[in-house]
Amino acid sequence: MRSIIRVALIAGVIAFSATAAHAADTVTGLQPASPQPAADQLKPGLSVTYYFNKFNHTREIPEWAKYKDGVQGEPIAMLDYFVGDGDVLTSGRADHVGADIRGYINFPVAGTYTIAMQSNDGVDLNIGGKRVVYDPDVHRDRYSDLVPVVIETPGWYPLRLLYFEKQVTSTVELYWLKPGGGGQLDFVPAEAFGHIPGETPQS
Ligand SMILES: [Ca+2]
Repeated sequence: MRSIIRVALIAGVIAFSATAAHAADTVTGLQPASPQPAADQLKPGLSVTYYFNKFNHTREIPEWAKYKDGVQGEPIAMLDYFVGDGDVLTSGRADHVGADIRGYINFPVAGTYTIAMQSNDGVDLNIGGKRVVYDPDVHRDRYSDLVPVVIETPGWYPLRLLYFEKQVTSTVELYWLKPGGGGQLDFVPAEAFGHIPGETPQS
């Protein structure tokens, strides 16, 4: 069932790619992690801190975090959550969840990647100090623009994703098309994510 849904969604992204009107401005100047995280420090997936509140905009998550401690969740293996009214990510809750997701993403080769998200509700994705995807308020499932992202140096880049689910259905998916890839976006795979337990990388 899930694979059928996934095919349909990827088909939707491909449909977007056929229309230049949905292409976003190219994002450049991303800074790789310096120093690069050591392989023996990195654990799979992304770290996540949850904040339980009825958010309406991603900017409210760090504001809320100034006054209320979050709850550390189980790491997120990859961003392929299309769960309807089920639990939000690894939070164990279905509604009123904010997530501050951090870690590293590995770009294996230099070149221009195409990055896109589907979200419900808001997302604010920053990589290597640059905002890549920004759809920050309450909405039903929808795709971002296709964002061309120039990577000059292969390797690990700090990633921060602010995400919240207000109520009912939730979705958070991250897609890419690698340089020279053939027309089809796919989920960013689990091996492209890592985190160092206890560390808060800045991006
Ligand atoms: Ca929702």
